[in-house]
Amino acid sequence: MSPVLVSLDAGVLQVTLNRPEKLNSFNPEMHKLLRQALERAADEAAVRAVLLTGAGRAFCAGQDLSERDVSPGAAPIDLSVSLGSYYNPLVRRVRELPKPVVCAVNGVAAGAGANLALACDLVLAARSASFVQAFAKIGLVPDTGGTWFLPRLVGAARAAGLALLGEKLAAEDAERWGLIWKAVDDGRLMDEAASLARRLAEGPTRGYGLIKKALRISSGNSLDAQLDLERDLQREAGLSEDYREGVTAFKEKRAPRFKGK
Ligand code: LHQ
Repeated sequence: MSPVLVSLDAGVLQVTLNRPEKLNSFNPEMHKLLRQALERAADEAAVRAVLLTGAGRAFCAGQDLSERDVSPGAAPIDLSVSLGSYYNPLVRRVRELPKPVVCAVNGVAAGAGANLALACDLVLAARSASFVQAFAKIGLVPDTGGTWFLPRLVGAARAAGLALLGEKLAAEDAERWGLIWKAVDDGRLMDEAASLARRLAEGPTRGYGLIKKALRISSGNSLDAQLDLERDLQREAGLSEDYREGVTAFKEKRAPRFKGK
């Protein structure tokens, strides 16, 4: 079986991490196939939203720790190589993808797996799922954007607790803390996530891409700079076919039929 399953239906590219026997932890092959799927999502006009999830009982347990030789006498490992080649480009790809990415966290999300989920635009989690900043437990620093996402999503105090203690945070607490969009009953997770992704796939794709851009850039901007950015992005949004359709549908009191253009 391929370590990443990909299928396209009704504008939604579903991408499933598929190494369930290893809790969908990352090895180079899974990285490669996930990147390919995200490049396809970026390039193909027929893809208008992405739904990311995991097979089996976990979402993703981060790096596959069984692949590293840390025995006494083994050569020291330079982990920056792995971040530079795999994890950092992955986070950038998700954040800069001009289409919405829904993450359905079906089980435990640990280490880089937790932070991959946080990089997505809308995160739904099964009530039995949990988020673990496992890094400190093995002497590492949260990576895959964790030290950037956590303080912004939950504030400095909770970010420090999560990063230093590496304890499991249950999905409902993650929702209450503002770490994720929503916790849902286990049996409803995939239906709810798929219907959210389908709804986004029927939306104004160009506008969504511009919203993602505005939110992404806002964290480094002054209000002044952000106002200028909103002016420029709104110009672009206002030139889209979907803007015309949105206003026309509003005036005609009917549902809009967006084409993503
Ligand atoms: C695993 C893993 C795993 C292999 C569970 N690998 N087998 C980036 C750059 C370069 C290098 C370093 O890292 C990074 C980014 C990172 O992601 S660092 C953080 C790596 N991840 C972790 O430290 C998480 C380690 N796993 C856990 O803490 C727990 O397994 C979690 C909380 C994920 C799940 O706990 P449980 O539900 O209690 O399951 P378990 O611990 O019993 O695990 C089940 C099996 O899965 C077990 O194997 P076994 O043969 O005994 O059944 C684990 O060894 C295996 N597994 N995570 N990352």
